[in-house]
Amino acid sequence: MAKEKIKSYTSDEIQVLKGLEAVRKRPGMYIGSTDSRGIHHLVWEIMDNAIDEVLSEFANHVTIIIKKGNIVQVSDNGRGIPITMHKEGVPTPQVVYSMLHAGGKFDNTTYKVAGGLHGVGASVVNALSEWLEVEIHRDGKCYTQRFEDGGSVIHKPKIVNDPKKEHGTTVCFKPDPSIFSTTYIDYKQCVQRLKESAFLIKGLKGEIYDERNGQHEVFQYSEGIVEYVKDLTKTKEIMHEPIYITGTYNNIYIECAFQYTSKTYSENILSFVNNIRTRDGGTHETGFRSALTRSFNEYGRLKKILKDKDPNLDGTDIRDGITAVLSIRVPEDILQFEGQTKSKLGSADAKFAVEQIVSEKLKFFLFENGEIATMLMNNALRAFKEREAVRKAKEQSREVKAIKTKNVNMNGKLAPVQEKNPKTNELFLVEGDSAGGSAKQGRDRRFQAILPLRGKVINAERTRSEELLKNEEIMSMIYTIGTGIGSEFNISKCNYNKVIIMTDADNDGAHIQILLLTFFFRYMPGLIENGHVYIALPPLYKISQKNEQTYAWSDEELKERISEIKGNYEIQRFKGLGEMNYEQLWETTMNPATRTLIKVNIEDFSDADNRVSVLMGDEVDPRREWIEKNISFDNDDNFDLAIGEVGDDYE
Ligand code: 28G
Repeated sequence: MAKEKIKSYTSDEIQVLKGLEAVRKRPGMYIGSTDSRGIHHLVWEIMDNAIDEVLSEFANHVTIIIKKGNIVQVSDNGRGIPITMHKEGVPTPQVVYSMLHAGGKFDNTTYKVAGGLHGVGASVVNALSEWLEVEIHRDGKCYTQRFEDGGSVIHKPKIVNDPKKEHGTTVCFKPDPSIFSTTYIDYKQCVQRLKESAFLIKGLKGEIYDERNGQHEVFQYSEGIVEYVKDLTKTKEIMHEPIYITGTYNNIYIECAFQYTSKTYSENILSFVNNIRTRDGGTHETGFRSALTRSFNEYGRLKKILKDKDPNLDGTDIRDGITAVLSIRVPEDILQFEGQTKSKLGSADAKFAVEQIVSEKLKFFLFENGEIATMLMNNALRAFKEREAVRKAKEQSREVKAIKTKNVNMNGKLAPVQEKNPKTNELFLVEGDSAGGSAKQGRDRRFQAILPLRGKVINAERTRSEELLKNEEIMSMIYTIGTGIGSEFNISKCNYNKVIIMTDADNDGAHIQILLLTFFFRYMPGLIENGHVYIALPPLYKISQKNEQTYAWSDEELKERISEIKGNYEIQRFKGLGEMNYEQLWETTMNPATRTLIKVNIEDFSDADNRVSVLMGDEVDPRREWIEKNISFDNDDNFDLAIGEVGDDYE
């Protein structure tokens, strides 16, 4: 008997280790990737567990500490993971941190965080960590258990001295550098996540420390998503205070807050289910939209703002200028996610519940607040009229436009590529005709196209789309890139693997970069999201010695280069692309083998939206700050992989 028991326990243990080993063999299957994104997945995984304990109303305080050496510690003041034996003598913490998927199963909670991209369990974090230690405060005692090298048990939970009488769970781990290409933990991303949770859960106090540099922030919002909406509109011109609606229907708890802004003509709806962002919307968003449409139309009819002969207002008109946060809690048993990234809610009941609660309470609000109601009705009517005008104008100018677009090309504006290969082709958007000329001469015409941009690029944030589409530079970009814009955007029609913005390395150049990025952000966000937008970095200095030349991209680099040189040399400072001849331009800025490209990467669009507004406003400093914060300075030029088949013999 005894022998048999030992044997079965051992094979269980082997099973467990095999499971963790599988995670280490194919980390991508569990956390998506092993780059910076993957490393942050580990943090979200642990954070979600803490947030779960908050959602279950046993905790109200979550603390994140980023320690030196990119070690992460997360604590909550919840019940503490039970230390009782789970089965066959395995203590519960060990189940949570060693058994695949064990961490995700929480019993007795009505609402739980459900993984969209994540939710793979704490054991995955353990598997991908050099070490992980969990500290549990429970029943007036403190226990710790430690794992190393991807989950091997160093010791069972043991009681340690605990002067405090609190309860809760603390997890500390060090992501394994042999698995990740970078182990750098980004404070800003952690802040974003924690702040979002604090907005969504009114009672939550979120605290974060960065021990690498002493940064520290605390987030606590007694008004919850109302403050979230205010945060999203803080740079805009608001028309009224946020409207807040809440209620429960069939066990689905609904909360939404929204506010209209003038001079912003798009809609910005952020939706969440059980604290998880649903980027692709779903049934709850559909319910919200139809409630808005229904309520405003019914209000308009009853108040005779809409006459009997008038058609109903369209949903898009009613949402013109809206910023909304919709947050619902759905019981686990009817929770369903859809889509490839599981970021779309599928639960049918959610549509009905949201529509029911929001339309009932919104109608009530509109009747109680006549002034706001009239203002918002007029806003929708204005949007309706403008949309009608645009439709008519479009119909008339469709043919004209087609010819115009063709003309842009026939004028020889675009220097097209020879080989039509969207997987390797590159489009350079170049500031000014003269630099455009050098670029056309210097390029490798087999895969590099040049589109010179004349004059000032139009500000897409401050221009309505019908105006924007009259702009020749914008039209030729849209036409050349091929994806279309807005709702018609289709990444599979993209003609280029890289769209590279090439400007002078001065303030004007930076401004043009921002204007172009603003356009992409507003009209082709998918181009950025899919990693196709880049910024070329021309050098600042040329150092010549006899017949040899080197270049420097910064003052530090210049000093370094000079220190390496023996004998006489000459320094030239490039003020613009135009000062380089085409050979220099090719060598320093365009040749994939020697250039430096910056990949444009906007991690979170809800916040980026705000920042684009700041950016295109009247202040100058936030602009530079934005570039520094939002552009990842990885040299992300994967040219070698992409162009392998072309060979070395350039013409
Ligand atoms: C600090 C960083 C991340 C957590 C809890 C609390 C409980 C728990 C966690 O239980 C194990 C298996 C199935 C029930 C549950 C405590 C019930 C009663 C918990 C965290 C137990 C999971 N008392 N807090 N896990 N289940 N915080 N923070 O991970 O049977 S994980």
